[in-house]
Amino acid sequence: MPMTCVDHGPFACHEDGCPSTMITCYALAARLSACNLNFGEIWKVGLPDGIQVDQPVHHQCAASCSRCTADELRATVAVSEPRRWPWPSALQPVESVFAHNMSAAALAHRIAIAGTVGPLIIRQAYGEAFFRPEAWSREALRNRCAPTAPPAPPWPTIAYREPAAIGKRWAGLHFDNGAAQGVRDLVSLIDAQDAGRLRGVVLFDSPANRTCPPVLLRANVEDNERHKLLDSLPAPRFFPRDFEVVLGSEGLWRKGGAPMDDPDLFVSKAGTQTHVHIDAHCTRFWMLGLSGRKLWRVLPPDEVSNLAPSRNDKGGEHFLADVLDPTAEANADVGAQLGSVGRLFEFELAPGDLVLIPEGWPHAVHNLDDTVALTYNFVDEANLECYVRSLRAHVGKLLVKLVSQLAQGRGRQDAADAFSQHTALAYYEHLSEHVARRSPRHRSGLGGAASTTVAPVDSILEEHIPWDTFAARQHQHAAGHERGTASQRVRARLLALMESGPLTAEPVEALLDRFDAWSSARGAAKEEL
Ligand SMILES: O=C(O)CCC(=O)C(=O)O
Repeated sequence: MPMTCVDHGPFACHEDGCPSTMITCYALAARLSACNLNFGEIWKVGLPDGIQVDQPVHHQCAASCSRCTADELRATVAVSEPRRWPWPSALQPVESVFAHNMSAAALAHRIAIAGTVGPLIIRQAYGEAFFRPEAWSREALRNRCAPTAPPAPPWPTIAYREPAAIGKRWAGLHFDNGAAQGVRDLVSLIDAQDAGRLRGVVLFDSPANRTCPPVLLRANVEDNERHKLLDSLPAPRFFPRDFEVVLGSEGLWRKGGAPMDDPDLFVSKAGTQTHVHIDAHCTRFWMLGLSGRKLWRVLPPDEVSNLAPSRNDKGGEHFLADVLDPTAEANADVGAQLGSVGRLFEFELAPGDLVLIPEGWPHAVHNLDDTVALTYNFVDEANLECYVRSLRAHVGKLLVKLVSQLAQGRGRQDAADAFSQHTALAYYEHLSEHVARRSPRHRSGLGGAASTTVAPVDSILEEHIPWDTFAARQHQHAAGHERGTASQRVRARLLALMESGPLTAEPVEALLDRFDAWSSARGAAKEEL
C-alpha cells in the first residue's frame, strides 16, 4: 500500500507517513532549489545534510509547502522545472517577426488584431542600437540601479507566490512593498534573492522610473546626466498610443501613480512562477526580455471556462487550474477541465525580444533562468472600447457617491461643480466622444456587449522615442479633454442627470444609462442641425 501523506503543518512541511525528521521548505529551497519536490525525487537526489530518515521513502509522499510560514514561502520557489503540457494537440505556434522584414502597415495591422489572433513576438525589438545584453545582467543592475536616494514606499513593489491564494487572488500572488520585507531598493532585493532569504520574491511590476531610473531613456535630461543614460531604453516605436497616460493618478491601471510610473521592471530568480491570470481593465501589454528566458503559456479568452474560474469577494476573476503544472496533484479536481483546452500558445521569451499579450488573454509565466524584463500595460485604439467600458464602471462609483451626497442635502449646482473636476469623468466624456466618432464598423456602444469586429489601427512610428516625449504626445492627443471643455460638458451632463428624475433608488446601471443618454441626445441634436 502506498503511504498517503497528510500535511498537518502548521508551519514546517512535515508530512505524516513520510520521514519523521522535519524537512522545511527553507531546507528544500536552499539545498535543492525546489519546494514541491516529490519525496521520491528527493531520495534520488540525496537528502540534505543533517536530515535522517528512519524508513524507506515512498514516491507518493509529496512535500507540500502549503502550510509553511510566510518566511519560508518567501525563501522558496515553487518548482524547479515547468511540467510539459500533456495535450500536445492544443499547442499553437506563436507568430514571431522581425520588424524590418514587415511593412509598417502590416505590422500595425497585426498589432491591432492581436485580441482576435493572439500574442505576437517582435524579435530583437530594439536592434543593437539600444540593446546590449551585458547591460542587463544582475551584476550590471547592481551597478546601474544603486539609488542616489532610497525610493519611498510603496516602491519597489514585490510579490511572491502563495499556494493558498491560487483561485482567490490575482495570479495567486501576495503583493507587498519592498520596505515591508526589509528591501530598500532593487540592489538590496537582488542581494536578498541571491542569498536565498527572498529567493522566491520577485520584483513585480515595479515602476522603472522609481526602481531604476537609468533604465528609461528621456529627452529632457541635462547634458551632464546623459552618461547615466547609456543603455537606457526608449518607448518602442510599435506602440505609439496609450490612452491611459492622460489619467495619471486617476487612471484605472496606474492607481496612485504618476504618468511615467509605467513601464515596470521585473527581476526574478529561476524557478519562480506567475500563476495564470488576466491583466485588469482590458489592458494589453508588451514585455521585453532583458536577461534570461521566460516560458509563457497564453490562452484565448474563450478558454477561460476550462481554467476553473472563480470569483473572489471583490468580484474579480481568478483561476484554480495551474497551466504551468497541468498534472500537479493540486490540479486533480480541475485537471479534466484543463484537458479540454483546445488552444494554448507556448513560447520562450529571450533577451532582446518583445511579446505583445492581447487584452483579455489569460497567461502564466515560469522563469527558466534568473530573468530581468521590462513591461508596459496600455490602451490603444484596439482595446479602447473595452477600456472605456471599464472606465464606465468607475464613473458609476462616482455617480453613486454623488447621489449619496445629494441625499445628505448637498446642493445640485455645488455637487455638479465639484464632481465635474474629476479627471476620470471628463476623460470618460472625451473618450466616449472619440469612440462615437469612429466609423460604425469600429464601435459597438458602450453600455452593451462588445461586438466590434474590425480593430482600428494605430500607425507605428519610424523610430523609438524617449519616454517623456511619448508621455507628452499622449497629452497632446487628448488636448480636448483638458480642464475646460470636457469638464463643462460633464457639469452639464450631471445637471441634466439630476433634473431627469429621482436618483436615490436607481441602480448604478440605470444611473449610468441616464448619464450616457445626455451625450446620445446631444449627438442626435447635432445630426439634426
Ligand atoms: O513575468 C512575469 O512573471 C509575469 C508577467 C505578467 O504576467 C504580467 O505582467 O501580467
